[in-house]
Amino acid sequence: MAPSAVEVETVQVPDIAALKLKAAALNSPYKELAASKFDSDAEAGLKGHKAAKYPHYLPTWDRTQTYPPLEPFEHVEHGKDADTSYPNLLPQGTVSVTHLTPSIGTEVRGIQLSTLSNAGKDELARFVAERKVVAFRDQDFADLSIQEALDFGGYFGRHHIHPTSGAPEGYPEIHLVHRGAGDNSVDKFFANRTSSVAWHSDVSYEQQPPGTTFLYILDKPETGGDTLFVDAAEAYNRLSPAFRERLHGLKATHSAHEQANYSLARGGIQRREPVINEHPIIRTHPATGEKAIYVNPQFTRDIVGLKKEESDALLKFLYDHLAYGADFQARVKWEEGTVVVWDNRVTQHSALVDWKNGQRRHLARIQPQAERPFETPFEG
Ligand SMILES: O=C(O)CCC(=O)C(=O)O
Ligand SMILES: [Fe+2]
Repeated sequence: MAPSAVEVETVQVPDIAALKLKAAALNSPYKELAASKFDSDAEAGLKGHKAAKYPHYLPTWDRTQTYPPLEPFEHVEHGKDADTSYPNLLPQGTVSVTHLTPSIGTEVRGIQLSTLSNAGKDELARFVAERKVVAFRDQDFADLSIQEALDFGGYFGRHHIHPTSGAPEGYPEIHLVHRGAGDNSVDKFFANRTSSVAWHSDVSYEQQPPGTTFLYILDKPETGGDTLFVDAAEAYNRLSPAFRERLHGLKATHSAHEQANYSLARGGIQRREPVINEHPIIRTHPATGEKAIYVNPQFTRDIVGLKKEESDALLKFLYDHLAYGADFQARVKWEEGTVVVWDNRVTQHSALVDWKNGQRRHLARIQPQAERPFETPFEG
């Protein structure tokens, strides 16, 4: 999988020219061929790389899975109900908690997410909203059945079904990130691009985009493939009061069309008709009350009511501010057994495609949807 101009996901950028040739030979549209998006021999361990550890999590793209538009639903924010002394999530004496930076990122060892009571899950939602991204080490999450993992994630909201990404057979609620063993397409990518960084908040085009999000590692390269996160609430706080005040009341459009087109152009799927939604540029978190910048270069298109040059300039400023703010970012290193939980409402993230030895990288994401973004008035 090479990083894309849109959200990094499992579309593996097959060699389009080769696919077209193959399709012409078979007299079928090349897009029908693109389902074989990894080398099954390599995934089985027959080509010099180790076998996929979780083959039941390998991506499939089911063209028969199409869905009607998402219906609005009432989101229950469990983070609001949490005991913020975290007695269930972070019991004293048994759990080690290391903050990666002052504003964003924490590493936790010594608690098994899969055993949390509902009170513990409420605490999890709140702790993640406060810390923005938390890496839980030594988890058994990947070894649960896929249904058990989904049941756990479903506590936090309605499962989002991604419009284009690969999923384990029969489980479209799981979004897979997979770069197959022996896949060296990254070389082609870097022939034309200087960096794989692509900041985004996941599927911000939805009317009710996801909140508490789970990403767990299945297979990883020896080194590389870390994930970067930025604290969009701290990014808001760093702005001058005058500038913050001006941003309040503005809305931006977020579009799913480009991601859908990208998928179709590469022979991928489209599970739902693409949507465009407007969201406030500054949104408020329902549990913490924090305000955060909510525009991202992957899905945001323009600021409503501004002229194109004005909108482009303001969005570029906000994207640069988030991207250059290394003093409110965290870099999460994956270890075997890590589950990373982030709050997609107050963070952005980027995959880093920096390993070039053809080692497999395979992760699964469970992403419950949350409330429709709302804003609360500017406070000086
Ligand atoms: O591969 C990664 O590190 C992150 C991919 C991503 O953007 C996601 O899972 O939402
Ligand atoms: Fe993402």
